[in-house]
Amino acid sequence: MQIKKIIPVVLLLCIPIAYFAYERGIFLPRWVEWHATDFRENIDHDETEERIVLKNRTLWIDEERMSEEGWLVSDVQIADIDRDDTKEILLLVWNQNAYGKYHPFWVEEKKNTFYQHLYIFSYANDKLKPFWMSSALHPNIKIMTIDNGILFIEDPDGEKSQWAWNEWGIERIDETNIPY
Ligand SMILES: [Ca+2]
Ligand SMILES: [Ca+2]
Repeated sequence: MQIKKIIPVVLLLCIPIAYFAYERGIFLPRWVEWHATDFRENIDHDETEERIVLKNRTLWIDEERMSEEGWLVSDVQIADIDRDDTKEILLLVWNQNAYGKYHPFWVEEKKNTFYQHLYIFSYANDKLKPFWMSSALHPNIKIMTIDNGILFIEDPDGEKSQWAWNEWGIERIDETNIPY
């Protein structure tokens, strides 16, 4: 086969491969830290511990897939973010929705763009229940840790900040006087 005939075939084969790679976040920023974890914790206050697994950018609890199709989960944390003695599940997620199901009609979302989100869920009856869902994060979160209900965040530029639950959502507390 002549080389001129081979090149278009190779290019055609590259398109689905590139799309497959794109859908799996191959082209997301290099600073993203993709965590993997496997631990047990009682997150719903019953008699047994749940097994929480983050593997291949997918969250599983007790062998059931919890993260939706199209979500790329980079980190999972369990914490009582609103201090009501019930634990929540915090996920750092990349997906192609800037706003999720309830995006404002006057804002046009860019197609084929990945956005980072912080999603918080409660867990009961073997299911995740949305507790608080961010729109596209700006700036992004590179590192997220939680201590005693306070969220410690580092962005890709190394800027550090502290956040906490304040009745209606997550609010920055290292620049305000919220009494935590
Ligand atoms: Ca349990
Ligand atoms: Ca809680």
